[in-house]
Amino acid sequence: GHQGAVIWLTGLSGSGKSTLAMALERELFARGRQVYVLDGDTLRTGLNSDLGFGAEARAENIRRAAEMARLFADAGLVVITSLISPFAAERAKARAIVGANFHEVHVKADLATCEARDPKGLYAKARAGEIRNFTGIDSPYEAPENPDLAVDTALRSKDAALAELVSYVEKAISA
Ligand code: GGZ
Repeated sequence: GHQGAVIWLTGLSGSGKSTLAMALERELFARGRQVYVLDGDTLRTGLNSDLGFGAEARAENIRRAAEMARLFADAGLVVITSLISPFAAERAKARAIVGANFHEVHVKADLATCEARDPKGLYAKARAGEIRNFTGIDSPYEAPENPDLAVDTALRSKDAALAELVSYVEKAISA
């Protein structure tokens, strides 16, 4: 049977993580894989509804997502996680929890691009002081220094970014 894996997407709000996660899910499903998307925004409505956006809460958010991803991967699924996961130390812990089948993917778009997209109007609210601790505004994003893959969504089209991601993942999970 197929081996499980965790494709860990990290990037700013509005960088395109969720869009890429859903598109990748569709592609892998079409190739006969069992896939599951763990989206930070969705988890925060259920399992992680007790968590806010302080550093400690984000760390716990990442830890729970990593433990869940590991369980699904153990069951043979390809898990795609879509969380900002802004802290390098917490991403390293996630990798340690999951083990060898962990793949860190930086969904890369500069702050100005993400802020211009502002699909949910959250950057505007953060600028207005209506949301505190917003990543990129008044809470840090530590970009990965050595990601397994970096996908640029500011310079590349969505289709090109997806193609790059699919190609990486296909190789990674068939190795
Ligand atoms: C960052 C926030 C915040 C703050 C609400 N900072 O782009 P979205 O809207 O749909 O997804 C973001 C989501 C971030 O949750 P994560 O679980 O991915 O974050 S972390 O990994 O850092 O724990 C954003 C929305 O929640 N959101 N307030 N203050 N993003």
